[in-house]
Amino acid sequence: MARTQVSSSKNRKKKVPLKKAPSKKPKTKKVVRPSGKKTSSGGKSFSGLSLDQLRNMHELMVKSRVLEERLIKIYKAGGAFFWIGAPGEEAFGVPLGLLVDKGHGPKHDYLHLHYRGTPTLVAMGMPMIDSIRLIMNRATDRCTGGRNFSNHYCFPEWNVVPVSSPIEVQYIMALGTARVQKRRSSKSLTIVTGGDAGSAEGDFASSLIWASRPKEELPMLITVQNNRWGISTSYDTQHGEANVSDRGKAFGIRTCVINGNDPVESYVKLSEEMNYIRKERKPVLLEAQVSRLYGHSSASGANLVDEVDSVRQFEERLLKAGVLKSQDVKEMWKNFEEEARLTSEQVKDEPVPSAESVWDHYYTNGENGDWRKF
Ligand SMILES: Cc1ncc(C[n+]2csc(CCOP(=O)(O)OP(=O)(O)O)c2C)c(N)n1
Ligand SMILES: [Mg+2]
Repeated sequence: MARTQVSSSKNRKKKVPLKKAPSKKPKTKKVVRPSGKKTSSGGKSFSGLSLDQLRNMHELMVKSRVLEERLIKIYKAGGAFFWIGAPGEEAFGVPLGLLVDKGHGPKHDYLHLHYRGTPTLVAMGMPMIDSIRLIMNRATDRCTGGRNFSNHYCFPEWNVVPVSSPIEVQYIMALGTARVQKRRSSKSLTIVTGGDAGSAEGDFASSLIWASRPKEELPMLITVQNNRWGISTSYDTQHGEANVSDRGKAFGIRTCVINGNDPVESYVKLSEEMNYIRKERKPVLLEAQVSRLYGHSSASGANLVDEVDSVRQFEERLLKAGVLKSQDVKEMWKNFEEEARLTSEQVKDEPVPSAESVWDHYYTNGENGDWRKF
């Protein structure tokens, strides 16, 4: 199976050409068995991922969790009007971010994320301060100038298009970038993410139809992060289909269901599916089963709920296997917590947007008003 290698250095994926796992005699690459023994390639538990990859994923998952928990604290202390985010989706979002071909323009991947994209962006290298400025509505917020709420990111330089509050519209908008990529690139793809409940909307069905037209198939990774809730409506009361991803089968779309609480499975499967899309220029509908660890949003209280905690679960696995040392892990949490706390203190003193700036970046008469100039 082909894989992308990840460097352990600061939140960055190193683009090493994909290597095949050795079929006979393994070379010196270290992988780890649960016993804690370091062995050559072939260890099953971590699917051949290197020590650096495992540690890097864990570090990014912790960073993302600490950041989200800080956002919740900011909201609860009255420092923000609203919180929504992604604690519980780190084991899916981080591997996704690591596998993105990051850059600007159709030769790189596009991301049409929903409001649970923090882990993906942390893995792509987003600093904590960007997220904190956004939730605190500061003029310094480079995504929206302090005009939108948490997790509504926008990073044009990384092809991260603005997150929309009306859910599911991203599945339609993503067709546009995928279509351009079909024409202009031989390897880049469009990623579109969303939730299970939102898949009931027509935009989702339209996306599947347009992504799969014969001979016009689009290079899209269409994901559904299934946490089995749409605010307070249970999945079990709404879905006749066993899996949301089954709906892709009617359109001849390749489908996949993964345990999105397992970062190793997520990484390996995402890597396989993304390689397929890059090569075949056809869509994949991938469903990741994930936890919703702090409920829907601040609207439902933002309190910890009793579901699988993928960060702690992965951490325990790595500790048990000897990949991590407990002292280092404690330090890591502490350092990220300190970073998040100090950053929120800094942002607190930054200005809020001025009243006049409400007219900035409007479509009509603004710099975005003429699509021919894009
Ligand atoms: C078009 C539209 N309809 C309804 C809403 C209100 N709303 C916000 S989030 C949400 C639930 C979405 O659930 P799901 O798609 O499963 O995503 P999750 O929040 O569980 O990740 C709803 C109904 C909205 N924002 N936009
Ligand atoms: Mg849901």
